[in-house]
Amino acid sequence: MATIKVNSVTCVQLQDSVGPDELEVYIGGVEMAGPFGIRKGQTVNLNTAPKTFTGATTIQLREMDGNNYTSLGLRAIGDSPVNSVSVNFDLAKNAFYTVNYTVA
Ligand SMILES: [Ca+2]
Repeated sequence: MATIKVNSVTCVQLQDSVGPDELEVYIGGVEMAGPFGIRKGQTVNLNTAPKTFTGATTIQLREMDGNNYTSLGLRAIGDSPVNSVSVNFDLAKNAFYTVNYTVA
């Protein structure tokens, strides 16, 4: 058994063409943060509550537009301990985000 938490999210490129993105962070399919506004070049410290998992889990970023969302990517995360590691989210057409997380 392991725990994962997301430390921060950095916006390198926005998904939306006007205004900030509205971001939600999912871990293992459960919303752990958001929606919050984020602008190009901005890092938002989240320090989410540690979430327990076994074997592997996922991190997903969603960019909200009203009740709809665009997935910015879904990354599989294993249970090997890592401290403050970054992973890229570049699935969507425009957006480029990095997420910093810790597995303990
Ligand atoms: Ca939006």
